[in-house]
Amino acid sequence: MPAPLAGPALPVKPRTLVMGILNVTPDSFSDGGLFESADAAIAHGLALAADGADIIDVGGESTRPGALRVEPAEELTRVLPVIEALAAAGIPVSIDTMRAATASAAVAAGACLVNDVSGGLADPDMGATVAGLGVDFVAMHWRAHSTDMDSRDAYADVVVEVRDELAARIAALAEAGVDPRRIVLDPGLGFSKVGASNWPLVANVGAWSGGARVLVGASRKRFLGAVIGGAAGDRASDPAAREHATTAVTTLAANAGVWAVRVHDARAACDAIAVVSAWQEATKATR
Ligand code: PMM
Repeated sequence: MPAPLAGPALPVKPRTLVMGILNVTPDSFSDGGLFESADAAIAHGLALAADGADIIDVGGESTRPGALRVEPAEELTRVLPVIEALAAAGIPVSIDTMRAATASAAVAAGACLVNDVSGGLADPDMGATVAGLGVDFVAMHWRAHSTDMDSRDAYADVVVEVRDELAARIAALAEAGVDPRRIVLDPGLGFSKVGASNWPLVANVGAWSGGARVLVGASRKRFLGAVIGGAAGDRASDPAAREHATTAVTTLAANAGVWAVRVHDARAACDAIAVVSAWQEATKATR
């Protein structure tokens, strides 16, 4: 296994971090096709960092509902040049992948965080690989690949089931050698959760996270379109028109103390988080 390069480390800041989304894919739901070439992707990664993103999350495989898997070699071809260039520019990079081999290659190229939407379920080698790499790991709540995920939106109590299924992931990852302190939990908004199933999770982070660091990925997702729809017409179906709703979730999530938000518009998220920090400081000062 390749030793991790000394790329930029994950930042530690007294506020919620901003993870900028960079999908080097033809088919992601919001930015698919925009950054397919390495040059366009690198330029967008640099722009996200200039807008204040603390981490850039590079992915080479779309997980939109119905998406098909890409070949491992194609995934690597998409992400590696982008990770190398952004890490060389001093920007902390995470790799959004469900494959252990891609995670290894990405860390060797300079990534400092592995973000696995399957929480280690899709690839049985992921836990041991991440343990060997010695990087932090985002374990997202996940039930099925994109072709089947909407049909798995079946919960008696979504908060309890996500809590228990994430706890099972932590136990399995720890068994594989991952230090639980390295695990960041993510509720997997939009993954096997359609519409209303998302809200109890984002609104009650403390009820399922067990004190772990939390990443929230609400940006421009369908469940936001559902609440701003109606008279707003296209805003229900156009991902870019869900940006203000995304910023509202960022504000509330930052106020609830989440570790990071994963967003398309880094500037909007940074501004919202700065407001939350000022608000919280003023609250403390007047107590
Ligand atoms: N959502 C997507 C992809 N990767 N990773 C994490 N940790 N959490 C998410 O919610 C998440 C993710 C799908 O959205 P995109 O197409 O905008 O990347």
